Amino acid sequence: MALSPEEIARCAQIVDEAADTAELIPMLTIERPEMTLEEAYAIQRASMVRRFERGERLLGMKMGLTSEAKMKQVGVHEPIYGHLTDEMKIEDGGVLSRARCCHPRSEPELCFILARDLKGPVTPEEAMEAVSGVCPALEIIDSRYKNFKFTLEDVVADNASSRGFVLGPVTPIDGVDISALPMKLVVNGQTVQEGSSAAIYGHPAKSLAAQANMLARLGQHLEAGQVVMSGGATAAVAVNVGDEVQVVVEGLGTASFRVEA
Ligand code: OOG
Ligand code: MG
Repeated sequence: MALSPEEIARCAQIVDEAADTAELIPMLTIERPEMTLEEAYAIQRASMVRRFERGERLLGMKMGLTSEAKMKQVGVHEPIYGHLTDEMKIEDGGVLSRARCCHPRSEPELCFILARDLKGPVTPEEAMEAVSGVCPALEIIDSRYKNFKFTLEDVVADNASSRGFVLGPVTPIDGVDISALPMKLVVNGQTVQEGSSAAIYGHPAKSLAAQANMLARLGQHLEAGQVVMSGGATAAVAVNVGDEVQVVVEGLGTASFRVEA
């Protein structure tokens, strides 16, 4: 480890305060070019501990950069993960407060609901055995870095840009083939992105397995009742005050939020 424990804690404070106050920061790696991926995840975890100490609860995890469209959009070509807390959850049809964001974007996703603990290493098929249901979902990402520009290590330290998530109605997993569901992102009635669940890691189950397997390397696992966002199927789109944002997944339904000041 090149960064000292004090420096990890300092970086966690920087990203946590930036997210809390919605103030943009320079990339952490500008001053710390030696930061490793392991250290970036250590910063992410330390920033979550700060949230838990303020009373936030962990609801699940999010995979990111699992589709070509997303990797291309941000120029980082490796899947990553982040944590989801109750503070980030927006009810279906609810409100995103623009004042709490730096430069929010939204993206269409599928989200898994876990009925059982899920411990890696697992194959995608094994991972799906822990799943009870799947729902259409929207993620709101809001990188705390200037110009939404970052390296792999920076975005990992910044909890994979997560700001919020919205979950639609849950469909039991047994009743649905999620391999290639048409998905679209609709803003103010206009389709702004279109794709397929097949774009998510080739199959969303692979994203779930990757999440379990990355946690397993740290001796951690997913727990029954947690949710796992599988990653954006398309590029993300900037959202503004007054926007009505909706995801439509064929066969699963819709979820939405609106942006207020
Ligand atoms: C990083 C987070 C990526 C996804 O679904 O691909 C992500 C970013 O784009 O800022 O959440
Ligand atoms: Mg996402």
